[in-house]
Amino acid sequence: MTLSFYLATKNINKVKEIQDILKDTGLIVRPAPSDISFPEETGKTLEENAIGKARYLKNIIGAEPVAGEDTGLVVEKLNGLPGVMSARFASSQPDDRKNIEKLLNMLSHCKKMEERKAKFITVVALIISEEEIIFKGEIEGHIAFTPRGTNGFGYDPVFEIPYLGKTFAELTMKEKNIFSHRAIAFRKLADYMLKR
Ligand code: ITT
Repeated sequence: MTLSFYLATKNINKVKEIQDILKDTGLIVRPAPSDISFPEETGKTLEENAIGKARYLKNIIGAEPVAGEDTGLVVEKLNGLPGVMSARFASSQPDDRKNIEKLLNMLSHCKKMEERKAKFITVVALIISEEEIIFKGEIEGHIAFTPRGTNGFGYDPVFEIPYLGKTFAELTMKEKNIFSHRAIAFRKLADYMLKR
């Protein structure tokens, strides 16, 4: 039997990454119908937002399993900001360029790499057989001094992997998917779905 789940996101880059992450598992990722728009995220945590997206899509399509995911960039020197506010960090309408500019400005006094520690956290909420199950993935890095690279999306041009000396945006999608926050979380989801 082919296993699949609906994915509650409007972010086409996430869909592409998740399809690539899961391509060898046999799990099919079904993007949310394109005419659906999701309400603004108002949760206080990544978990609340991930569950909110999954429940919203499940109610609309009346089908399961459904996965919602929320990702945040957590910067140590900024006491965890932008965190759950990552999409609307700089303005009420999400804007990657403005978000990066604000982040770099707020860190401009941090001249040493160890002062620029950050991590990406992805939380996935899977609704299956009316149960809600949470999976998490995290990756540590630091915020580069200037944006580098043209691949990826969001904060990728300023998220540097220390031992590679490259930002996520300087990696191909396949390279990012070897160890990204999203890959860790969705491989846990795949293990769970394939073993149940
Ligand atoms: P959905 O809510 O429709 O899933 P979104 O883009 O709003 O899509 P998030 O709320 O999870 O997704 O993302 C919060 C912010 O973090 C947003 O600005 C994203 O561009 C950024 N982001 C998420 N995943 C990222 C990644 O892997 N690399 C860089 N930035 C990322």
